[in-house]
Amino acid sequence: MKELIPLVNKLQDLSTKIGESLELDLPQIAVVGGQSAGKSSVLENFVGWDFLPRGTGIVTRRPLILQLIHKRSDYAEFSHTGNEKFEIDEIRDEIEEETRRETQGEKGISRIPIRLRIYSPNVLNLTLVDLPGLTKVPVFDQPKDIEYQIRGMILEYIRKKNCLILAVTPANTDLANSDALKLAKEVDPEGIRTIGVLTKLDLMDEGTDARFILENKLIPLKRGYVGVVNRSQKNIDGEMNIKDSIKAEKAYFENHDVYHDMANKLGTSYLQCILNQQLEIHIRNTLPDFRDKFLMHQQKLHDDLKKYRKYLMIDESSSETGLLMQILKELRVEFDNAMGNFEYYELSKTPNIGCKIFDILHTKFPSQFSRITYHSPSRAEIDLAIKNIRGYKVGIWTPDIVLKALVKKQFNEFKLPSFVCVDEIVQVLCDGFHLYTRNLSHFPKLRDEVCGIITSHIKNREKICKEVLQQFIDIESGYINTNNDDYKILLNKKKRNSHVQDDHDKVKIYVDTYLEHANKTVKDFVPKAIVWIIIDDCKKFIDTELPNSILQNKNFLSLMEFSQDEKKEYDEIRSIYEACTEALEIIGDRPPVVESDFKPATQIQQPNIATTLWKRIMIFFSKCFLNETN
Ligand SMILES: Nc1nc2c(ncn2[C@@H]2O[C@H](COP(=O)(O)OP(=O)(O)OP(=O)(O)O)[C@@H](O)[C@H]2O)c(=O)[nH]1
Ligand SMILES: [Mg+2]
Repeated sequence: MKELIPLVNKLQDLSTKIGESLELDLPQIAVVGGQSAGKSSVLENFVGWDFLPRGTGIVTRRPLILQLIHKRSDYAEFSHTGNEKFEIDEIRDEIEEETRRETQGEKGISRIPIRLRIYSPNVLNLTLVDLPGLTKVPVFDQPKDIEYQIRGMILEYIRKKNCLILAVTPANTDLANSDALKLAKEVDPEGIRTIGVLTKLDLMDEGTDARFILENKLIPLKRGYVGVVNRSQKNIDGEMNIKDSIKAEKAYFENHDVYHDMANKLGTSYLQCILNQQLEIHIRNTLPDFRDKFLMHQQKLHDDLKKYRKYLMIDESSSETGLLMQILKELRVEFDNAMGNFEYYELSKTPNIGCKIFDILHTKFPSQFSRITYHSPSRAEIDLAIKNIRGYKVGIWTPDIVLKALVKKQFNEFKLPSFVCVDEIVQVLCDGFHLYTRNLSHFPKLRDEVCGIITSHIKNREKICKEVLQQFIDIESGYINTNNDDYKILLNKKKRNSHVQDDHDKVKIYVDTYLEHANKTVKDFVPKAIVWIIIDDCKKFIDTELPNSILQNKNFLSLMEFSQDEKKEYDEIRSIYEACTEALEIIGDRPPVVESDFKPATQIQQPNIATTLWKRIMIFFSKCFLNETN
């Protein structure tokens, strides 16, 4: 387990950093065998702590479900004692106490398990089950059916498909009578998840040995047998610790006449190694799912980082000027897209700037313009105007000057809706630029500067535009062109449709028609002026004047400083990305095992159908190739 812990710990740490939970769901390991076979001793040696009750007679009388949980701190908890925390050396006493609480007399058993959780940084998330040993004859006040009760209890645990069975048989008994093997065969007839463990090799009669069994020749098991020598009762009474016990076991095998040449395949360390292999196979089979998860996560992080990287000038050849040009180019592209771009059309839920501008120029403005109410001159006003112009002179024709005087008065009405239109366009543009400079959020100072420059430029253009519109209105009103073809057509149409009686009626038609004609001219001109003076100019401005004015700023380098908040964010994303990459490297080194779980560690691998087929195809092609070259 020791070798796997760093790997799983590392992956677990990385996954916490990445924010993806790594539930490895490792198999359970249960020990089965006859009474006093050495089950608890085997389990204890596997974990490497002294914590289980061991001894002669019936010792384990309730199932013990031991959950090892990987955590930074070291402590133990029983489910029957709530949040109370236990040290490792207090566990054995509590198990004995709790066994007594639920069982009757000194030898009674109970199927109610004791649940123990051990938290440690040095364990894998794994569940181990210590079970009472099988007995045949009831002793003291044990029930008559004790054998069946214990059998049922054991089967309950080892029946589960994810349970790895350590079938413990003492070497000083006949293997053919092994209760452990018999029970294991019942639930795992193919022996996929059963490992034979032969204990008490040291207690065999002099002149006898278990070599034949250990070589898997007597009763073959798919996964074979591992022989161990645990602490004897004398060792336990003498308080020999696990380390010394494992050392003694190693020396025992290495110096043994019969076992010394197979010592590396015997003992607690070898059993640990085999269980590790099983766990690693299981972990490796679980990892591909995590690889997929990590890969997706890594891709997303990679995209996020890419957005930052181009602004961070990580590349040595990049310069602030180059970066600025790139940023402004992006701003221009954003602006173009926002104004309507047939090439890069992206579905959006809200109308873009171009759409808003169109709405103002072609819906709002014309409707406001059409609503201009002219003050149509009254009969008295017209009469007075005619009289004032003629003065004391007598005349037959009404002079044009009357018409011009009356029309001119009305031209002021054109100004307000035209200026409102300009204001609205300016507002949309300023808001839009504010929005489209969000790409500059990496450079807060630059963003403020760009926004400031663009806004003041737009305001400047607004002023120019209004002046031009004012001039246009003045020009229109300054020279009343009654010789205009459109006007004449309109006038004739009106004349035909109305009944003119005197000079007054005539002047009224001339005035109204001219105002209608002028309205059309101004309405047509205003959008053209706005587009030319403000909107189109903005594009040119971003391309030429904007970069120049930023480059000439004496604080240019400070403008190009990357946002500290964003830098922090970038560093965080990068560290998660690196964690992801590391996790993927670890997983990548451990490809999944294609065959089923619980595969014997010592079994020679048979090629699967796919491999065989592939080899045959390769042989076929190489033969073809050889034939051709010959
Ligand atoms: N000499 C020797 N004694 C052993 C060995 N394994 C276990 N024992 C002793 O056998 C006795 C039973 O050991 P346990 O580990 O309690 O056996 P168990 O199978 O858990 O017993 P129950 O829980 O009662 O079924 C103890 O006195 C151990 O010291 C061994 O390999 N060699
Ligand atoms: Mg026991």
